[in-house]
Amino acid sequence: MSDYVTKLLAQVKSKNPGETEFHQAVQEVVESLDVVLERHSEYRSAKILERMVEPERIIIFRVPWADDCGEIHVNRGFRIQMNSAIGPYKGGLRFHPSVTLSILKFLAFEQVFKNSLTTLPMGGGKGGSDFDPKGKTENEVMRFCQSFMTELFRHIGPDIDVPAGDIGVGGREIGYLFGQYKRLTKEFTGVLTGKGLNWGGSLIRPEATGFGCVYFAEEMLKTKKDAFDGKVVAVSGFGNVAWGAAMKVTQLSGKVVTISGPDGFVYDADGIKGEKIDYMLEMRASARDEVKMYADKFKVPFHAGKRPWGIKVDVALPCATQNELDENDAKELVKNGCKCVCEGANMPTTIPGVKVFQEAGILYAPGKASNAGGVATSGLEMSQNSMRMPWSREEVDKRLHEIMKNIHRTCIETAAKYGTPGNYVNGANIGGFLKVANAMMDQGLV
Ligand code: NDP
Ligand code: 2IT
Repeated sequence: MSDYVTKLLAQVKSKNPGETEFHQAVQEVVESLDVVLERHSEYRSAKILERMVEPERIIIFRVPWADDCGEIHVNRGFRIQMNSAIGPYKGGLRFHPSVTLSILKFLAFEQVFKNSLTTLPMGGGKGGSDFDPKGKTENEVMRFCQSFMTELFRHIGPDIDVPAGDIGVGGREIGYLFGQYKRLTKEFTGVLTGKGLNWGGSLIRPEATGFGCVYFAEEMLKTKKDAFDGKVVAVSGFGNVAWGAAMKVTQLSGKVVTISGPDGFVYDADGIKGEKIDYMLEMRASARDEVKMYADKFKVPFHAGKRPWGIKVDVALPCATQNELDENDAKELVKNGCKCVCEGANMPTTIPGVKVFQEAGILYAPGKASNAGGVATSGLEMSQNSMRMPWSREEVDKRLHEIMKNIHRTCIETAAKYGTPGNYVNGANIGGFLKVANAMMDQGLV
């Protein structure tokens, strides 16, 4: 790393003490950008990177709500409006007890690059709350969402900031949030994405992140003249992204043999397909947050407290959460002959884990490129809302597929142009950065 980048990283750490996930996300990006800043001194003198690591705005607020017994709870709500150089802030909301400012800042930072890669006009943002949906009733979730939106509504809008789902926020939560927004503003607009089909949602949005991730992995395999047909695949998580990924792998004649949850992972040698994939939706809806339910129902082995990376597979798709795949997991996957790791989750692999994949020379794609299909389809939902006209399932899927192929091409071409052919991390970081940096240069000192 150059002195310039080393200093910048040290500054980020001292200005944002204790925000380890945010430091990690920034480190990964600035390591890739060193070569760009060497070649383009104008970005250095305009302090583009120094500006990009500072959110345009952070909103933190109180979310009081009452449970079914009348007891009052107070959670913390957040929205990080990171960068609006190329469009309104866009990014999901995460409801999970582990949510902190550091986690949302890392997610918002990654979102800026990801959204730029989609080629659609979307800036980057992220938000959420430390609310724990586990074990909550339908009414409690609704009251929480209403209270959350009662503050958030004044900071968002269809041309300002357009939130969507992430961990713990799916179609049901988006419905309650939308209802409250409409009530407060008297407006029916595309202020959120991931909406229900009867009220402005887009076909394919629920499947989009998982489908997009598998489309991206398919392009990666093609560079080695390979395909999903007959491949054994490890998927982690059992939420929205894991569900879409399992479906698409199965359609392409691959076999998904694992899914995981906070309690452990299941190994299904026959493949997770058909009604077993549908059952993933039931497991999420149960609010029990246990993947063991699957093992009990389909009588397959359950490995308590373990992650699925020790299983012999051809392809790994981490689709659960950040830092769920470390250096040892990476070594284990490589040792067992895994050829391709394509991230559905955001930053699931630790930095030492990524180095293991890169040194072993296997195909590895970072989430900000490979999971961009979710937000890309959110962008397509925004277009349909603006036109007040829905597209067919085939139309949306075709556009999503095209976007993922484009992102793949950008990664490959950019990595080669900057001297690291086949390095998807550099390709994604540099490709995402250039468009935002140039827009910031055009717009003056903002
Ligand atoms: P969901 O809430 O639908 O599912 C998340 C799943 O991962 C849950 O089963 C969750 O359980 C589980 N999980 C969390 N921690 C672990 C762990 N340590 N080990 C195994 N499983 C775990 O969320 P999504 O599927 O939407 O999100 C999954 C990932 O994909 C996240 O990183 C998210 O940021 C990313 N993503 C999501 C997009 C979307 O459109 N939804 C788009 C792009 C990326 P628990 O309740 O404990 O968290
Ligand atoms: O991480 C992500 O890209 C998402 N959670 C989706 C964001 C969106 O606005 O659809």
